[in-house]
Amino acid sequence: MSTCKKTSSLDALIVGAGFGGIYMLYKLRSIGLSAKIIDVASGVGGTWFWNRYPGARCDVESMFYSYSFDKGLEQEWEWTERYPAQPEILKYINHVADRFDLWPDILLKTRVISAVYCETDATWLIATDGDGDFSARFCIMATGCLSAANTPDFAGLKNFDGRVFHTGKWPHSEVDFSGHHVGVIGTGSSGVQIIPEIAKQAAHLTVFQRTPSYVAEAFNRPLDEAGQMETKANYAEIRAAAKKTFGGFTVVANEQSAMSVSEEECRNILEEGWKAGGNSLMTSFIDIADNENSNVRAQEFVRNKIRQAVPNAETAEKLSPKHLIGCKRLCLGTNYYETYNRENVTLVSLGDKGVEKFTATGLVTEGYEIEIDDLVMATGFDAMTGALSRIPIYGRDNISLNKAWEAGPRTYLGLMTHGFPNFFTITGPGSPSVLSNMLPTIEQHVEWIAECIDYLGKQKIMEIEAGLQAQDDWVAHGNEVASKTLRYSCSSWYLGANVPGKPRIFMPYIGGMPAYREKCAAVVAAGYEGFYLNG
Ligand code: N01
Repeated sequence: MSTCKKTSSLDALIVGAGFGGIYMLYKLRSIGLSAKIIDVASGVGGTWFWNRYPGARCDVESMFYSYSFDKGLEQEWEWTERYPAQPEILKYINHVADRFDLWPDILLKTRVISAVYCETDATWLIATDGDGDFSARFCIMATGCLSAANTPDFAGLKNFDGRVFHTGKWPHSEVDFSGHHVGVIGTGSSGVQIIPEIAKQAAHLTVFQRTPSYVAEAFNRPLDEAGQMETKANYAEIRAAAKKTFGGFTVVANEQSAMSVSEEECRNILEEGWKAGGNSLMTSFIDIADNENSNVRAQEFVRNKIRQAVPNAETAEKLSPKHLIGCKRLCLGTNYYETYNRENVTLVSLGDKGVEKFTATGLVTEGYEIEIDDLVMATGFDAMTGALSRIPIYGRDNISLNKAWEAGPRTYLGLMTHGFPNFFTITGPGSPSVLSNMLPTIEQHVEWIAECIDYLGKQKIMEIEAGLQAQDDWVAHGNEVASKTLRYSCSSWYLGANVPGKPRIFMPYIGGMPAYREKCAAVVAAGYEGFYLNG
């Protein structure tokens, strides 16, 4: 596989122009290294570039879904809403690229078609479908955790005559659903956001639901100037406090157990959490995610909210999840449940056979055909590994990453994989990533990688590689921590359960950001303990 042919040479090649790649480029440049980003998209933004469906919005508050590495940037940027809509996030990341003059080192509309490690001179050879290939000492994958769309292989879909969309690959031009009968498959975070928007426009919307989701009302609102100024004045303290919480979020969990209070008091506290909006529901008590009885109380609270929002008892029952709350990611919505009160919306629960097949005019489920003009798949992502597995990546001795991860991803700290020297993954599997606020988490990884590369240069070390024992221990530790949590019990994308044939491994590290940060710092302090440093 490896030809070791010399091509355009860099210190580092970064794959992906999302939040991880953009900061990585800035950081490497700031320590005097040459680096380039390659991305197949025609713009920066990563997952936010592709997920431009109506209603797309982040479920982390805008003031904290933002970089902290530059005080000027932090102070000058004005967010308009509590939760940022996709166009505003894209505007922000374009601003960052402008502000730090990053564009000359960003190569867009270019796909990486392979990455191969050349052992003879310790470099990565990165082939592209564009004009040039690259060689770089370090290959850094900033390919994102939720970026490879999951498109189920529905029988007969190619026979369907209507338009087909996927929320994760939404067209750039406006899609008009007026007068159309639209079908949406999928009721996770993306479905929950797009369903109310399509319902406002389409003649009729049929939602095909396999598993109902717990949806907390987001209570999104415009940000007022005074509040924004106050946050900006205290940014450093607020961000420092957030770093001490499990997921790096600004909301601190109530230390009480939901079982330590009466049922009535429990409901009152959950109500306060609900009214605070978004994820505050889950932090109403310390143990909703860990104690089954506490979890049941929170489940019943949301099911009551559904009954209140949807007077039709049959529809309310269909919308009511039965699994543990927080086991799959909690969805945030705006008038999601109320959407099912509209006359132009029908909810279809998919039976055991799911979507049986597509015809030219619609789809068949439970033996009946339902006619639709347009299909929207809100079917999620091949999460955490999908973007990497789609690129042929070969490490030492021509081992492919897909082979090394055959039984599920194996990394040391989510940063490196044994057999793949000088190859880093930003927020890779085995790191807290999707269980945390991605922006500070990305910053922690980028800063760790940049410090490591700087150290190798100063010490004249050619290669760094995850040690096999350290990796095995980290994977075992990750599995052990995960197996003690309630999250293991449902078929979520965290476990790879949404993609047929994918190994069921709990992919993110669930030990919390504070413990993870500490571990990463301790490894460095001990001279990159667990890593092999060669040459
Ligand atoms: O994807 P999902 P998503 N037949 O995997 C269904 C982030 N995000 O794009 O639950 C029928 O959650 C599937 O059913 P089931 C966020 O982290 C954030 O919505 O597997 N149905 C499910 O209902 C989120 O968790 C934001 O039974 C099929 C849906 O499709 C993550 O991205 C916004 C099916 C997929 O839900 C993923 O969210 C959007 C099939 N063959 C996304 N295959 C915000 O910041 C799948 N489904 C707010």
